[in-house]
Amino acid sequence: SASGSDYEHPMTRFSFSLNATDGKARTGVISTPRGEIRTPAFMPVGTAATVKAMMPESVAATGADILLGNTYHLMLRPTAERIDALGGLHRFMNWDKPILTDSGGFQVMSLASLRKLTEDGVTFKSHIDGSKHMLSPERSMEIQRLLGSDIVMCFDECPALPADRRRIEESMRLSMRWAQRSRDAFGDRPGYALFGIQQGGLEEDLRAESAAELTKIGFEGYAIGGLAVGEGQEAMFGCLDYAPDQLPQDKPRYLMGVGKPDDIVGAVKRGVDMMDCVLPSRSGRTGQAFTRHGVVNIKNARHADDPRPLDEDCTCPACRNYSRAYLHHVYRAQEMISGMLLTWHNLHYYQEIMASMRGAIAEGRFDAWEAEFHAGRAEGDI
Ligand code: PRF
Ligand code: ZN
Repeated sequence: SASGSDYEHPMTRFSFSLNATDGKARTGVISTPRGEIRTPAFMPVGTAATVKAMMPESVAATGADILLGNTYHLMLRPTAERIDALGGLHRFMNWDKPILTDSGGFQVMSLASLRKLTEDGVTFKSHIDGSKHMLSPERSMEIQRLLGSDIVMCFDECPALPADRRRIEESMRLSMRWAQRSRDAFGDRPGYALFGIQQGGLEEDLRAESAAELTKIGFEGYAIGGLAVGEGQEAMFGCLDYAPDQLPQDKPRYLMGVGKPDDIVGAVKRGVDMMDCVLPSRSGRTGQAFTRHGVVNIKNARHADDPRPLDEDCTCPACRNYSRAYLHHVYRAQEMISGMLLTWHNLHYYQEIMASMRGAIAEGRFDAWEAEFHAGRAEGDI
């Protein structure tokens, strides 16, 4: 590309090193030319070239090492070609740390209309203006290259659950053919990484077949796709009891689109290194705060006169400088600062969980850490 190419000859290649394991839980570091990603890592979602309601420097201040961006949204608006001409996604959104981009297929299935799926790829109509578009493994690789994404995801298909085994099997095999085409189209790009995506629903043998196919092709990292699509936590954990073990030990494992704090802890316990989810940022804008004691719904009238902070132990700006009464007021008044403060708190809390898990794994006390995490947490709202 003519622009966005600050790293044509990177001194740092893409690499992953494990520092410690505790049971199946792992801690390590992914090194990239844009900086290091401490694992287990939580990636805030920056779908439309912004983590909604947050300045990029604030996102970094919460402890995030990497953001997630979306091929689907950015190809429609403002387009990958425009972002490339403006110097790439990092410069465009003023985020100089690593960016991982999802490949688009999953978002087409949940957001676009008039979708048509063939061996070649998918055609669809934009959810923004109804215009017609196409995505294929080759086009997705091109868009993610134009964006300047550091970690590129294979183009895959993710069936909604429940689905019958036949459908899961056909879809997984299509995704594996697309994984090979993604690998071929990505080419050799030192300093950048391509991650494969395991599919296969809740079928252990299909997950194993998918993992074997991906490993044979060879990727810099491996994602677990097709989970958190309506199966529930128990079924997801059942799958995570074997799925990470089917993937290479020496490469990062990324669980896509997960989740609530207890989902994340359960995934790390089972050998997952990276996760992303809209939950902390989206919930922040809808008045839900995650705390060590449980979920706080700030819109609830019982906060109206409460001078206490959201969480007395939290060091984020929302908790250090404002009362629950203030947060309740600005939420009710639909003031912009409401989404800003609650998003900051939620992202800060998620990153605290990650940092705390990394420390516990490094010191071999993950089980005790997990017991303490679950103790004193309410199931419902607090
Ligand atoms: N594939 C891709 N993106 C995803 C998923 C997937 O299976 C999921 C499933 N939770 C979230 N995002 N490409
Ligand atoms: Zn806080």
